[in-house]
This record gives sequence, C-alpha cells and structure tokens, in this order.
Amino acid sequence: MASRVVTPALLLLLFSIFITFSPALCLKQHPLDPLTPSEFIHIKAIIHKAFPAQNLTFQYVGLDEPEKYTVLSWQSKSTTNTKSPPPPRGALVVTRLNKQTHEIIVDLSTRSIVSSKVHNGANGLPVLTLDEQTYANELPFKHEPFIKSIRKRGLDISQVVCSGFSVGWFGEAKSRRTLKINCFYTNETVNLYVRPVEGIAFVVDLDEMEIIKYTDRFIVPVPKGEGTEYQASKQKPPFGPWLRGAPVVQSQEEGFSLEGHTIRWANWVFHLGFDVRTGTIISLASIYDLEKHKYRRVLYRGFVSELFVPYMNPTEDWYFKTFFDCGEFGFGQSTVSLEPLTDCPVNAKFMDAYYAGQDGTPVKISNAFCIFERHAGNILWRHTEVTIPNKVITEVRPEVTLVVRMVAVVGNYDYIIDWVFKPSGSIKLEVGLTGVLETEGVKYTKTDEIEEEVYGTLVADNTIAVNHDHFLTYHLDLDVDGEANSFVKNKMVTKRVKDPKIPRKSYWTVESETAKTELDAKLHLGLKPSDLVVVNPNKRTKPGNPIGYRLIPGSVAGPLLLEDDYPQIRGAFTKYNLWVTPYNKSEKWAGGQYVDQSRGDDTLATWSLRNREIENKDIVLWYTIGFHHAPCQEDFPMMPTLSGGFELRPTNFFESSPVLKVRTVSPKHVPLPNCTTKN
Ligand SMILES: *[C@@H]1O[C@H](CO)[C@@H](O)[C@H](O)[C@H]1NC(C)=O
Ligand SMILES: *[C@@H]1O[C@H](CO)[C@@H](O)[C@H](O)[C@H]1NC(C)=O
Ligand SMILES: *[C@@H]1O[C@H](CO)[C@@H](O)[C@H](O)[C@H]1NC(C)=O
Ligand SMILES: *[C@@H]1O[C@H](CO)[C@@H](O)[C@H](O)[C@H]1NC(C)=O
Ligand SMILES: [Cu+2]
Repeated sequence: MASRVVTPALLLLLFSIFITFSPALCLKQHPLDPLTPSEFIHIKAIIHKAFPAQNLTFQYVGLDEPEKYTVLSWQSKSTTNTKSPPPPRGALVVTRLNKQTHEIIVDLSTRSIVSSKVHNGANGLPVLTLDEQTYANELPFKHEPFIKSIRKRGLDISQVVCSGFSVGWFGEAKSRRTLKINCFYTNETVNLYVRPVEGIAFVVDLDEMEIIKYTDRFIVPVPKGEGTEYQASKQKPPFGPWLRGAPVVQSQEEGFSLEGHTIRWANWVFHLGFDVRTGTIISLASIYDLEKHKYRRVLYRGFVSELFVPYMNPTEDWYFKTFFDCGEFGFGQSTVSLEPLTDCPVNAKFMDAYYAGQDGTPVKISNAFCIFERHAGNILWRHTEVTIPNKVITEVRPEVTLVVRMVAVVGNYDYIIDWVFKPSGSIKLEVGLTGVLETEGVKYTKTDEIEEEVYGTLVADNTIAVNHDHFLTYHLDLDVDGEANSFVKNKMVTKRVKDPKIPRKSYWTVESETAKTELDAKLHLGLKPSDLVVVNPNKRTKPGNPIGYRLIPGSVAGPLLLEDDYPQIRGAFTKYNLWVTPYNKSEKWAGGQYVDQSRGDDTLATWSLRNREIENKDIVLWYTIGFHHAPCQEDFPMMPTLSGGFELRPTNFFESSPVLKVRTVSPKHVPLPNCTTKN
C-alpha cells in the first residue's frame, strides 16, 4: 500500500500548481471530474479543523455530484472553445468517529462544511478502508493462541498471511462493526488462496481494532498447491502453447483525444470519471448525427452499482461469505495499475486515479484506466453482390472500437471492466472474470473418497473450489435524445394465419407495451422473447418510429438462494434481471448507501416498492450480469478469463445506418515496421 501513497513533495507541487493556476484549472474542470489530489488535501484539512484532536477515519470521500439539471445547463452553455464556469464543487465525506458514521458535505468553493450529521437511517456501515483491513490482518500475529495453533499444525508462522472478509448480517438485532479473518499458508509461494488454513477464524472489532473472538475448531491438511505457481519467472518446463504478440498497426494520428476527463473518438464524446466505490463512471455520452449535424444524448451516467458474490458453503466457517464488492470493499479502491502491453495493447493511453486513504491523504493509482482503439480484425459491415450478371461487387468496412478498461482485484478475483464504444452507436459493457478461485481445504484427494456433502468441485488434492455467484448490477441512466424517456417491451408473439387459402399456419409479430410504473418493468429475462427499448416518446424518426436505444442482454442468471435467506434479503436487487426506476440523485447504490452489515432495508428492491411512475420520465435502468460459477479443474490454479456482457444499441435512433459512409484511415498510409518474411 505504501507505494500508492502520494509523496509529500508531489503534494507540495500539486498544491502550488493549484494555487498558481487555480482560475485556469477551474475553467477547465468538468463538473463531473473526480476529486483531485489537492481537493482531497483541502477536504482533509477542513474536516480536521471541524473535528480537531479526534481519532477519525475517512471511509468514503467522493464527488458530491451536482444535480443533473445543473450539469446539463453547464454543458449547454459550454462549447468546445469556451467553457462556462463550472457549478460549485462539493464532496461527500463519510467518516467513522466515536463508533458512529458521520455524513459530511463539504463545499470546496467556500472551503466550508455545508452539513454534518450522524447517520441514523437504514442499517448498514460504510465501505471498509484498505488501511483498516491491513491493520486487522496483522492482529493475528500478536495473538498467542493463534501462534500456538499454527505451531500445532507443524506450520511456520513466517509463511502465514491473513485476509479479512466482510461478515454480512444474519438476523442479529445488534452488532458491532466487525471483520472476520481467515489465514493462508504461502509456503514460499505467492498463491495463497489455494492454501487455506482451515479451522481457524477470528472476529475483529474494527472500531476498537482488536480481536474479539478466536476459534481453532479442527485440523485438515493445508492443500499442497502443487503446480500452482503462476509467476512466469518461477515456472518449470514444459511450457506452451506459444503465442505470438500481434503488432497493432495504427495510423500515427491518435484516433481519440483526451481533454481532461472528456474523451472524443470517432462519432462519440463522453466523460470518464472515477469513484472509490465503483471505479469507472461514464457520463454524458453523446453521439454525433451526420444528418442532424449535432451530438445527440444517449447516456447520462453509467457505472457498476454493486457486485454481489455469495458463496454456497453453508458451514460454520464459510456461511457468511456473501460479499458486496462495491459497497463493502470499494471496487474503485480495489482498482489496480494496468500493465502496458499486456493488460492493454501498445496503442493504449493511460489515466491515473486518486482516492482518499483512511487518513484522508490522497492515494494515487497510476494507470488505473487504459483507453485504446481496438482493431480486432472484425467486420463492421460488408456485402458481396453476386446477383447482378457478370458483376461482383464487394464492400467491406473493418470494425474499430474504443475501449475504456479498468481492472479491480477484490482479494482473489480479478474483474476486467470494459466499456466499448462502437461507431454504429452501440455501447458494449463487458466484464471478464479471472484470478484465483476461493478454495476450501478438505481431507479428500479423490472424488470417490468423499463421504459427506461438499460445496464445490475437488480441483486438486485437499482442495475444493467452492460454488458461488457473481452478480454485477449496472446503473444506466439513459437519456435518449433528452431526459424524458419511456421503457417499452416489444414482445414477439406467435400468431395463427387466419386466411385458409394460405398454406402457412403461423408467424410472429411484435406487440409493444409501455411500462407505466416500476412494477411493469421488473423483468426476469431469457424466457419470453422481447426487445427492451428505452424510447423518447416525444420524438420520432421521419417515418414515425419512436427514437430509442435497445438493451440486448447477455446470458442472464438470477438468484438461486431462498428469498428469506439473509444474503438474499441484502442482495434483493438481483431478484430481477432488469429494473427501471425514476431518476433520483440519491438512488445510486443498488445495495444501499451503507452495505457492510446491511439488512436489506435500503436497496433497489425496497425503493422500487413505491411503484413510481416511469412513463415519459427521466428513468434509470438497472441491469444485472449474472454468473453461476460451479468451478472446474481448468479454473485452477488461475482461471482463464470468463466473459459476459450486454449491449446498448440504437433502435430507430438514427434515420439510417450511421456507418454507411464510414471512412477508415487505411494502414497502407502508415509506415509499416520493417519485417523480414521467412519462407
Ligand atoms: C486511533 O486509532 C488507531 C487505530 O485504531 C490507533 O492505532 C491510534 O492509537 C488511535 N489514536 C488515538 C489518538 O486514539
Ligand atoms: C511446503 O513446501 C515444501 C516444498 O515444496 C513441501 O515439501 C511441504 O510439504 C509444503 N508444506 C505444506 C504444509 O504444504
Ligand atoms: C429519492 O430516493 C430516496 C431514497 O430512496 C428517498 O428517500 C427520497 O424520498 C427520494 N426523493 C424523491 C424526490 O423521490
Ligand atoms: C526500413 O528500412 C529501411 C532500410 O533500412 C529504412 O530506410 C526505413 O526507414 C525503414 N522503415 C521503417 C519504418 O523503419
Ligand atoms: Cu467465479
């Protein structure tokens, strides 16, 4: 963690730049820009002034984003060349102080506290900081009974590492703010997750930062983890398969431009933001319409709202493992630096991100994002005309897309979050799951020895990879050509042919149904065929079709837990694959504002019970990408990326194909590297 901290010298530099050029910076600033290092420093100072000599921890510091109409009116007044002054900047600060959660709004323009209150609403606790998890993970090593337990197992304490797990909520009326700790035996390797030390568990009180419970219940062998080395430099032959790094050939001119956090590429313009709880935030995505000679609005704001990962081992040592990676662990602060050339291609540009550490000091994640044009060898569109006598006409356009990538690593799992923009107007949201599985140590080495229920797959000696789900719920505030939108289900229904003279018996047709209230839009997808379209009911194309954007789901998965099971009450927002709500600035986090130890009383599912009107309103879509993961041996010891995703695609948004007249800068204009061909 130390390497991430911004050095005092750098801070001083940033600070002086801020002071010297602050008016210029201000004008350049976009109202949705993430908080800057100097803003974090100001916030820390303002909070410490208001709460002097107190042991206060910063659990969340993020932009208190302006109201939507403020941002939109700023945008309409700003042109490419002249920026209108941005609205006042504010920050939302959540602290822990005297065992209470404080919510503080800071006005950065006046450097003052606008409001400060103790949170006493819905149950739940703020995001865990990385620092408090680090402190908690060190506590076992000062705990004598634990040291004895390790010795009793014949293990060397210097090879043990411990890791914290959120505790969930299982019906307790009252609970302290705690973290459970499990430990692993590295045994001179780095792949700890494949070597759990079972039977040992701690509960740490995070406000007191002390162990309040320690148990050593049973001993099973630590899995040997043979053949699980994943560091290339330490692996032994045989190697393979061999892959050649394919060069990316790109015109010298950059295909996209970065101005602050605003990205322009092909016909797209959008803003790339960052938040400690979610990572990537895409805002104000608009696409240029050649016919209308203007940018048209598509998406006001989109981000991963929650990531729910319940494990399916209901035993004493495992039942609580039902994680909420955004609300509990902070998906943004779990973002890791991307490796040039491997995480992202050679033509990628990188962007850093900052968040406030537990003491309020800015922490830098360098290369948190990469942005690159993807020349994947795919075809944007093509046609070969062979019907005209004595003529063959072929027209092909290669596809180029723009990718915005981040990778969040929450403990063992790596999530690759991609936003892919296409010149056709589509936005593809893709997630890749890779990393190391969570495993349980057992006494078995063969499946036919197993004599009790196990909760996953025996993937190696003494190693069960435990069954689990991944549910990523996206917040998608679409503004299709304006805020007032409706959600339409275009259902495909089978019809019987009525005319007896026609030999055909059936066909299908489309029946449209506009959702009036939230209830009409809660959907289990995958069973009945339908196109799900967000339309602007106030605008039509020339032929008269409603202007829209369609959501094309990927493979869908819903919860398999019982509805009255505690994790499912907390994760009730996964009950439907799709929800639509009216826009409300405070409804951002599907699992609630405070998710750690939450009780499900502030989730998308509870907000939606109001069954508000959503027709011709500013609406938000919530779509969940789900995976049921019953691990297999190939997922071990390092899981090859498993991908999922969905697409937002224009549907009667343009008058005709927006890429008919696309022009590609052909690589033949580009100086190719000198190659030698072997024959
Ligand atoms: C504040 O809390 C930290 C972590 O619990 C502790 O190490 C430190 O001693 C505390 N400081 C004060 C002044 O109480
Ligand atoms: C640790 O590694 C050594 C060498 O690979 C091996 O002999 C030993 O059995 C391992 N210990 C455990 C507990 O896995
Ligand atoms: C916005 O949402 C919050 C949380 O659900 C709710 O308390 C509040 O009343 C809502 N505001 C409006 C205007 O509906
Ligand atoms: C290729 O090699 C030739 C001859 O050595 C050299 O003149 C030319 O600049 C090289 N081109 C590139 C793109 O490196
Ligand atoms: Cu998985």
